[in-house]
Amino acid sequence: MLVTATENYGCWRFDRWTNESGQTITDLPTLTVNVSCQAPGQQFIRAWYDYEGPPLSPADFDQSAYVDFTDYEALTSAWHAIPSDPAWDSKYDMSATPDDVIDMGDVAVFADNWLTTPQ
Ligand SMILES: [Ca+2]
Ligand SMILES: [Ca+2]
Repeated sequence: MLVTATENYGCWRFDRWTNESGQTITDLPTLTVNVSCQAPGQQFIRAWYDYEGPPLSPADFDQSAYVDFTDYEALTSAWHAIPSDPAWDSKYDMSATPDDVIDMGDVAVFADNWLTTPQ
């Protein structure tokens, strides 16, 4: 997500999502992006967003409301991982019956969710 805003802190609400060509891809979900600093003059800036909308896809690992290559990269980073591996995360074990390994069963579920947004 690319956000362009003035150099002020505050809150921006996004109700319309577009692709790179500017075409609307969905009216939902709504994200509220918040930016704040601890005190005037400090360099620490905190930004976060609040999601308001239907449930996200289980394949939307970064919770961007869109299943894309970023999520695919995350899945491949755990390829063939098992629970004892540092790369393991149970969120990637998406097969109908979780089997404690990230493999083609999980890729198949990911493919079913490819390019989806919450409905
Ligand atoms: Ca995503
Ligand atoms: Ca699996």
